[in-house]
Amino acid sequence: MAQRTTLQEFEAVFPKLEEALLDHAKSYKLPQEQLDWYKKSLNINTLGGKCNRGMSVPDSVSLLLNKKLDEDEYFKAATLGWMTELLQAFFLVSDDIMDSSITRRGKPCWYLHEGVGMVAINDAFMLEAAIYTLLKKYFRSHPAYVELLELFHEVTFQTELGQLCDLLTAPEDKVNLDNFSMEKYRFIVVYKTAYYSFYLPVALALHQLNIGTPKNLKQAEEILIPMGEYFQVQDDYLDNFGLPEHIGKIGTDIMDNKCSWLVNQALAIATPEQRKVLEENYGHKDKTKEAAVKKLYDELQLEQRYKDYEEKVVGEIWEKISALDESDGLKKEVFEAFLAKIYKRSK
Ligand code: GPP
Ligand code: MG
Ligand code: MG
Ligand code: MG
Repeated sequence: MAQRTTLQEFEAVFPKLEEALLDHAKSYKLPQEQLDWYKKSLNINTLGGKCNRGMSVPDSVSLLLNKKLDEDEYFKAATLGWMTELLQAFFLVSDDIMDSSITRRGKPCWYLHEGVGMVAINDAFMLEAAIYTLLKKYFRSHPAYVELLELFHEVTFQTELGQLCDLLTAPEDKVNLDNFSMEKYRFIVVYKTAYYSFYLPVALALHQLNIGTPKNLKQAEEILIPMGEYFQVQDDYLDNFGLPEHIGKIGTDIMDNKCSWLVNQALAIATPEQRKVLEENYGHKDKTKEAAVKKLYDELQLEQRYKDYEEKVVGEIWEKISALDESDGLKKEVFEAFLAKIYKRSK
């Protein structure tokens, strides 16, 4: 019988990985002050999240093997999981600078910490480098080492493509609602979120077990990319309708002029007068203007529209899961478990 990991078990692996990373830095004779800084950055930016992505690796491996993992299997899977969390840490530290965000996981964003500022950019690079340090240390002789390396590189690039489109579609104080479309939206979210958050953990689990065949990877991608799209729609919905106490961050999408799911939905149903409200108020760093957009979102009943979307898309994903071909070692449960983790989430 497969067994789901707990956050506690998963977090218990981190100190060993942290030690490996610090030892690696020490091998270059990095001075103590900088070593302490690296340690602090690793701790603050990698720990403290929900670890949904990271824990999905051991969960998927356990479901694929249909058993409780032994110590070595669990350690390997959790290490791959922590590598996805390091990738996420690298992205979030950078993204918060680019989005002028204020809080993350209920605390100030790393670049806003006392004395950090733009050193955060270098810290982000070092978080990314940590992935490859761990990969080399623990997977150098794994038969899928090259596949694992290439997977991290490709998914990183895909995320950067999505981020590029996200940023260029949201120029500061240059609002042009014609820039937005659901087609562009889909590109942004599939690349900036779905690949690294959904496809990556399952692809890692498949490679750990040496069943990352083209057919299995393709099938996984066909389910996980729509799931990731749904996840980012939730993120956009929560940016406006979620409670900062729940989501651990303060929404910035309206002021940041983002090509969000909500603004695309609003544009699809707005009357000419309502569109004018958006034209005058969207995308300015001004609380009163932001409030006018929020009021319009309520008038347009976007909350209900989101709930209808959620039921529809979850139904479609369930259908894809039922049609899965399990003959090469994939299991429906891997996808069901992932979907259950995010369905109707409020954080
Ligand atoms: C989430 O978008 C996307 C990322 C965290 C990927 C960033 C990619 C880089 C290459 C840096 P978001 O801005 O909506 O997330 P949040 O709402 O959590 O700030
Ligand atoms: Mg952001
Ligand atoms: Mg962003
Ligand atoms: Mg967001």
